[in-house]
Amino acid sequence: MLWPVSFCLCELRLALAVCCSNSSRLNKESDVTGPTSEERAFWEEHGYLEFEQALAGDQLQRLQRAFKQAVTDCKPDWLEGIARGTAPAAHFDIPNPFQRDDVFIDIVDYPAWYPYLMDFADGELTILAPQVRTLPAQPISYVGWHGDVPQTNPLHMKVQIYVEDVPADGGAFAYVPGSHKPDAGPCPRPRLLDAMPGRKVFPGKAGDAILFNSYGWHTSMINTTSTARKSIILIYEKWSEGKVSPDRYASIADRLTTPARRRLFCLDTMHAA
Ligand SMILES: O=C(O)CCC(=O)C(=O)O
Ligand SMILES: [Fe+2]
Repeated sequence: MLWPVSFCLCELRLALAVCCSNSSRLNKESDVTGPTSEERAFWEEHGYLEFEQALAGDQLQRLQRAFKQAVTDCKPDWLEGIARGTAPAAHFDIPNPFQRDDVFIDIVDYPAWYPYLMDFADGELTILAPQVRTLPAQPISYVGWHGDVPQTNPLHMKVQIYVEDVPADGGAFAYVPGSHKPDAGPCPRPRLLDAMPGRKVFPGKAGDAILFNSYGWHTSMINTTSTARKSIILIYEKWSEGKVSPDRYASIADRLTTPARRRLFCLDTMHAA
């Protein structure tokens, strides 16, 4: 009999939502089907959601292996770029990650966060870019407090996935909850990152992910450890006409085989003619 099973799942989910209603931390079991009404309300109020251990086990190891391999392959060119003055020293992004390993494609519509992004984008989601990013341990942050886009931009969202553990003093991502709202005003720019009023710092474990509304103010805190921060930032936007050309991801079309993926990567138009 089907309904008692689904009833039980609903009950379980409701219990989880209620017991977690003061927190944004989601667990693996409760995050595969999109936001509950409590989670949606949290997102709207605070502008972020945390996905604890969203990637674990084999999936996490697959991502860690691909990340490590990509860094090994690309680091010599990066160092040469620094020496020539053509690459920044403060952070390092793997070039063309989608072409390097399928795992970087698979995380774009990964079930732990994809249903949330789809929901918040009213079913019209596009991926703008992946950033497979290393932050060397260094005494300054590569970026100050900022919002990424103005409120006039279509809804812009990012998922930051920690590939290795990131302690609070390891260059952790930080966000000012509520700063994504239209009445937030201009982003303050305190000289010291720690001086930002209302900031929330996100230490995390490998496999944790943070979804944030990029209108909101955020930064990477200083990494005072001796270990580089390794994370991936996926950049999404609510679809708008002409934003992503249909050939942007043509080179990986053989791996974008479902209609949903073809729309997400803008190979197909969002609306049928
Ligand atoms: O590296 C970070 O944690 C901050 C990233 C950032 O500013 C962004 O992804 O827009
Ligand atoms: Fe940013």
